Amino acid sequence: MITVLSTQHQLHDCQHEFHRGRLVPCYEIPRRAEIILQAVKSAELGDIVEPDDFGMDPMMAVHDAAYLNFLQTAFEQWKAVHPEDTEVIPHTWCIRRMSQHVPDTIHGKVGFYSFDAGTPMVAGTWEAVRCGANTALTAARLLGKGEPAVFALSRPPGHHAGKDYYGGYCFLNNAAIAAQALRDGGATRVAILDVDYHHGNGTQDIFYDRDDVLVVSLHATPADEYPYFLGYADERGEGAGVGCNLNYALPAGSLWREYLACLENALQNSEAASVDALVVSLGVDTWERDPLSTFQLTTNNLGGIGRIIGQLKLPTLFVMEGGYAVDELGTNVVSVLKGFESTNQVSG
Ligand code: 6XA
Ligand code: ZN
Repeated sequence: MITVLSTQHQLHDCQHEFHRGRLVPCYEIPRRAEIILQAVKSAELGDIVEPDDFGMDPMMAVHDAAYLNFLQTAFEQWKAVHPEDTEVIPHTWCIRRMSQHVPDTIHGKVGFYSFDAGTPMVAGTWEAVRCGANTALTAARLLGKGEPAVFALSRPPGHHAGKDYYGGYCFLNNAAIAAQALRDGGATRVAILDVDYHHGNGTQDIFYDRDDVLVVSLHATPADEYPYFLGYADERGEGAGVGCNLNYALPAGSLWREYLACLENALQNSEAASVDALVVSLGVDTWERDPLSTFQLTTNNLGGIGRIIGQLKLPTLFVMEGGYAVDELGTNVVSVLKGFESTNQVSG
């Protein structure tokens, strides 16, 4: 399996985030991707390539133009007001019954385009997220050219980023951008399977009214867990997309037994097996000792997720999402990818 990775991910290197109301050191750090890269190399998974540049069009196919413009200029705008600052953290949000006018001041803009205070921006953020999207796009093109499976080691992650908002460490929705690129490249129907511990609210937002991209997500119930405000089972899509968004919300503390039954059920109930290509939002924060999770999956169980995905026998694009037990992160990601490979003949 080919891995795509941009060294530019290192430019998104933040110090602080608000997590559960406390200012703490960032969980989503450059070392995450470095550890995964080392494990991919040690496991001899396959070639490791840098992404190509696909320009803005594939991002515009998924995200709002004004939002993309904001992301590119936000840090400079903040610096113009606060020259001494090295990171930008939102602090006031637009909620129910408020105006949808975009404020002129950058203090208002960061609140308008975000949904939490846990997602800082630094000087290199835009370049890193742009390269992260290009990483997913390069992987999608490889898949379109006939690679049976590709791993997009995108960083920062993407599944919380909606059409016009950021949060949950995510700015551009790498998996959604890749799924749209697969559609534009000729795939009639694509499925996104999100196995991250957290609900991929951004992916749901982007494809909610569409029937050409099926979104299936297994995650901790939003009643107990971040992102709190989306991810319930009764969110099934709207318009043409009714029935094409499937949320499987598991209780906090779920074990492999429950997770496995839920995953098998999700794949049986959905039409995921009958699509042209599968995009996996690969979070391994379901692991038993992840600092942001309560699920109890072992490294072997993660391999089981990979095997079940492999049994679908679909062209499969893995896009990296969460996972914060950094020392074990590489082992856990490789466990999924090796589990997948054990059921498939893959080149690279
Ligand atoms: C709140 C937790 C952010 C979760 C990020 C994540 N600070 N999403 O892993 O999948
Ligand atoms: Zn997560």
